[in-house]
Amino acid sequence: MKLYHAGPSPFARKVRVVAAELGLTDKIEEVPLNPYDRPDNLMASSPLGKIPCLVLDDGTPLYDSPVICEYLNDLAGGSLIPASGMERFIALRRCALADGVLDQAFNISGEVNRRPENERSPKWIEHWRSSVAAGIDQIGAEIGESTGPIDMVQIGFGVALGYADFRMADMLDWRANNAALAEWYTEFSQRPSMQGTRPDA
Ligand SMILES: N[C@@H](CCC(=O)N[C@@H](CS)C(=O)NCC(=O)O)C(=O)O
Repeated sequence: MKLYHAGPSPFARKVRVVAAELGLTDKIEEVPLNPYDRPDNLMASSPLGKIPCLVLDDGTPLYDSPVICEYLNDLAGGSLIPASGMERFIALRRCALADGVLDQAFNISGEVNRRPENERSPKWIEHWRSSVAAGIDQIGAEIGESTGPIDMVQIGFGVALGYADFRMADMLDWRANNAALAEWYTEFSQRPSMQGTRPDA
């Protein structure tokens, strides 16, 4: 399998952490690229030109990151997310919360890193910033129910917090309101899967 990705992409990081935690890293050839260059190999498999995109050995492409994570979990026997029942939907909701934090933080990154300064909107940056802050506070409220053996929810939460630190350290001190979450993240971020996929490495 080939994984089109980029080091700073939090969505791709989530997939790489899932692969590492499931022991699948050796089965995946990581192909780094810049999606904003619209490279031919990515565009041939992903019409939207987004990463991550996983291309199976028979050429079947899979996207986006929640789909790829489900696929890898299934391939490895399904230990990272409950298979059915309300437990599954609570876990999926928590994964969506983490992905929503990533979406809003990613909007800020686009505004700050890909737009000329005179075209940036402080109003929208604040809109997305407050959304990330509220999302992380909710993660803080739910973290107590999300510890235990590593799972998809913890990976989503950990990657979302890592991305907030990476892109928003100067505008969001999420640790101030979330001492227990900060303690959890300090330990979680030491996992080899997280250390091996640091966006700033
Ligand atoms: N919902 C998607 C989001 C993927 C995404 O937005 N990826 C960004 C990089 S982090 C991208 O490829 N952007 C390229 C573009 O928008 O042209 C997922 O979870 O995979």
